[in-house]
Amino acid sequence: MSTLAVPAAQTSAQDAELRFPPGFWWGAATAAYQVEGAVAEDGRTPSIWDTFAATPGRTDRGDTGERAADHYHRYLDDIGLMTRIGLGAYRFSVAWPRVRAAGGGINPAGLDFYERLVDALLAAGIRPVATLYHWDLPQELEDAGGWTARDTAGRFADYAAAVAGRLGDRVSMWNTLNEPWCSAFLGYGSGGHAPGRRGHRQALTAAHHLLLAHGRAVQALRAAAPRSHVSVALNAGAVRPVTDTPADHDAARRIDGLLNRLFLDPIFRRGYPADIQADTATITDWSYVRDGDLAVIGAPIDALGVNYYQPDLVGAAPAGQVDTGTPYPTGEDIAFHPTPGPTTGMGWSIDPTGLRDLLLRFRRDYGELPVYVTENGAAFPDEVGPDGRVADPHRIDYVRAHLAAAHEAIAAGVDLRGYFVWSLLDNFEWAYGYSKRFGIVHVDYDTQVRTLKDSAHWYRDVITAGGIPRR
Ligand code: IFM
Repeated sequence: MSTLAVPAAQTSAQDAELRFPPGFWWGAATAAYQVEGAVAEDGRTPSIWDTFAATPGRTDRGDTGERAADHYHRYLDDIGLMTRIGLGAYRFSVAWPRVRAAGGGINPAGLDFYERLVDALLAAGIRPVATLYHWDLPQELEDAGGWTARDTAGRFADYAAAVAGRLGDRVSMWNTLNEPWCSAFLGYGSGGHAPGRRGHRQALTAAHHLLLAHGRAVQALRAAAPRSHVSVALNAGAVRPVTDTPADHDAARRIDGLLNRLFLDPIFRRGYPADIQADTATITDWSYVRDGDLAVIGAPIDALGVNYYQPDLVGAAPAGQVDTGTPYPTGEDIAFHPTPGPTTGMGWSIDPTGLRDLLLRFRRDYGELPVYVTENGAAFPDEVGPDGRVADPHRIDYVRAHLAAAHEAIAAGVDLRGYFVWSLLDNFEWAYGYSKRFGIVHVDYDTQVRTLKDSAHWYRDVITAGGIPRR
């Protein structure tokens, strides 16, 4: 990977090499459990991630989100950092276990925190973009069945109504769910994420109930805050066959179906993909999909959020090779291949063409909806140097290349309205704990000292220029 010098001088709009449309939202994202800490304060109840992380062997080094980046206490300082970077939008998630009171009902102190956060963002001229579910299901609801229980979708709508009732007049855009594929297939399928349950039928059931929760939350948001701008953030991917053989093409069709179409089709076409229903008929009869559900799930939304990191290169597994740990229902006979080329600190391939292709594919298959890149970024093993600087040229290269790919999609007609780098802060990377650093701001977890990485300074120049500055 090449290195890149950080431009020292402020740039202006004239200096942009690739200019983005006026009004484009330049943002950064975080999620509650990954940054907030303060897990037992102001009436917050345990979530499935508290339980999962406290279970030996579930996270790297036994890391938990107990303290994380202490954003709950330091949010004002963090908004100060956002101002220094020049962010126009901040995507955060609301922690359901802060807002839901123990035993049910609403905990006003939980809503108070998000109201303080939103008001402080607005005072700083930064748009608040709120995600209602970024994986932190209240443990009490998991104990009642979690996402395999239909009732959880109803409880989610109650929670959405309470949050929208308090903040609906001030939040610029809502994401109902973040990456429901992960919640369903990692949480209930492979068990690599909380709540750590393993079973492909229950994963498909959870996926449907998450989609139903999305639909019911859309209703609740529209009722409580009629002018709400509503979206959902999906970890959709560009799925490519490793060779041109029919078997590898079929593997790509199946993974695309389970990763992308299983979520996009009900939301935008009011139906589940028939091929995926047929593929999974051996493990489920889909009887959890009830009359009327698809109309609820398919109610119009205002935008689509895309979280993109890497493409997937797949093929038929060699005879006799069975992936017993796959999160994909019926995907035991499918192999995932490394994409040739550079990778990030997660081992994920760096291929911005996947983002361009994905954005073009949405437009082709699902229509002219406004789209936001709600997450994109990379982990690298960053350190504060002796001069106090955090040099992260690979992250700058990654973001630059993905912005260029997004720009290509805009030039081809995609209505892309914003980009949120993942992440504002180094944070708790789920099962990887604190071993992976995605932030454009470095966090020293012992002292909680924040240091803007070179990528944060570079991103400030992007924002100032309204596009990618000349090198
Ligand atoms: O950290 C996660 C985030 O919570 C969801 N999207 C992917 C990121 C990187 O793994």
